[in-house]
Amino acid sequence: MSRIVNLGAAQMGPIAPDETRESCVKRLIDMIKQASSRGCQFVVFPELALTTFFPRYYEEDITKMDHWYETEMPNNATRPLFEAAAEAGIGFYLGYAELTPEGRRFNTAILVDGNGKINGKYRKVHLPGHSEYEPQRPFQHLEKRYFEPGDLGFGVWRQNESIIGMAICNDRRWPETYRVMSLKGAEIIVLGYNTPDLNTSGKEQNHLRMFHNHLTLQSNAYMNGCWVIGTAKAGVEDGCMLIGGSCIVQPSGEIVAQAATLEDELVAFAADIDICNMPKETIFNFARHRRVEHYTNITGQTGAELPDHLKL
Ligand code: ING
Repeated sequence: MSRIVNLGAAQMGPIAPDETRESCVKRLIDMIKQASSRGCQFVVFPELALTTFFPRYYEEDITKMDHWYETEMPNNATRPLFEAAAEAGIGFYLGYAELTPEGRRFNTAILVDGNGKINGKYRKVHLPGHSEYEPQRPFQHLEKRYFEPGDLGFGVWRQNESIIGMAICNDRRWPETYRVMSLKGAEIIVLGYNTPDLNTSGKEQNHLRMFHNHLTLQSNAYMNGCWVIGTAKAGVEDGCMLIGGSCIVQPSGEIVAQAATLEDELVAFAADIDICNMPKETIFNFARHRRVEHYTNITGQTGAELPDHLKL
């Protein structure tokens, strides 16, 4: 008997700097209602789904950025989302900025089950961009200033009859992200993203942005025999264009559902989770085919190093 899970990618359009948490939560609840009417059981929201992408702003004193972070989850602003999702029996992934009681800052995502309970937490490992102001940039990308690298590793959780792993945005560009989770048995890997493009005309400045977005999601779905869902925050936020292209990718690497707009848009697909089994038991049967004795460089070093005999 196949495990059919109705998956949804709930793309958000832009969030203005002055948009309230309550307004964002209302948009998310609207998409939960759409998801319910379309029979979805699990929905993926974007990275930093409660605020504008604030790492585009430079602030000398990072404590002046505290208002962009959540100090507890759920909280008064987000509890209605948890309640609406639980009422519909829908699980979800939600990205947000986390400020811990100890004052540590993470780009975080949570996995919430169909009863509104937090089942898992992930903190973004791969932080792109820079930590100091760089005047030559049209937009700053200060994730290394406002977040610490995640300290929870790449976890997987049992939910919606599947094994689900989480990542966030830039993590999708690193194959290690997917491989670690698929070595732990992940069948569905979900992530939100905010990917700036420099054009603000609503058309992409750089066609490679979308090509690389889908290439990373599709190739890693294929090489790990997993379903992959990537959900964008899209459109022009405070003059900065964010690409859309939210999609659901099946283990063959093919996109089976994709957003067509740069707005709030739900894409959905009835996924047969058991189609993961064939690749995981054949071409990507890790136990049968991997040769870890030859992979030591991957965890033994950080940057690239020429072998001594090739050094000039
Ligand atoms: N954003 C971008 C991402 O990895 C980026 C950073 C943009 C990297 C363009 C490379 C090219 O999609 C986040 N939030 O990680």
